[in-house]
Amino acid sequence: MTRQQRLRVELPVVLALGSNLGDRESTLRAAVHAINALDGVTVDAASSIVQTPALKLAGVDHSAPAYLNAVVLARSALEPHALLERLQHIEHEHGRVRDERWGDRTLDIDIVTFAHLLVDDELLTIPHPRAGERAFVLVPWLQLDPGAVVPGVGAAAERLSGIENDATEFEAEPLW
Ligand code: PH2
Ligand code: MG
Ligand code: MG
Repeated sequence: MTRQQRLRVELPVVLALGSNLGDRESTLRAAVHAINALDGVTVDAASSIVQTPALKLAGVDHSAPAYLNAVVLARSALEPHALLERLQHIEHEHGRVRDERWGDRTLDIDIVTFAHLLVDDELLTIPHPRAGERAFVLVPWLQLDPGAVVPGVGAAAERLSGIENDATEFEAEPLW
């Protein structure tokens, strides 16, 4: 009898997606499917799409193209850095170029939380250090999980009540 040798443990992850260049909606849609197609990653749910003004290093920039943002709940059997590497590959396939910090981009996929793991090295910080300050992360995340908590930071709903909510609903077919 052949037995499977490996326990396949999956941990829940929260991913934040954003796009403000190109066909933003198609890109987000393709990205969710590409995430689910990764070996070791399964998408469980996706939020609706919200539209948000571009946040730049100097503050909100209404002259820059607006973002479409969404949050995806998934399970990962890949460890955090392996997941990051695959997500960056998906960004790259969608024409992501990295030049200006917080510059306009076709696709950004950030790991917001990875179970209750805390990671902080030169490549990766989990939980995402600014997630609790961003309506473009909190609003779609709370849709999927009203009890969402940023580990070490607090309840997402409470964080959102302390910041300006500049996210508006974007009419689109469900992403997932
Ligand atoms: N992502 C950034 C910088 N600014 N602004 C919005 N509205 N949405 C984003 O996803 C976003 C941003 C860096 O990743
Ligand atoms: Mg980002
Ligand atoms: Mg990123």
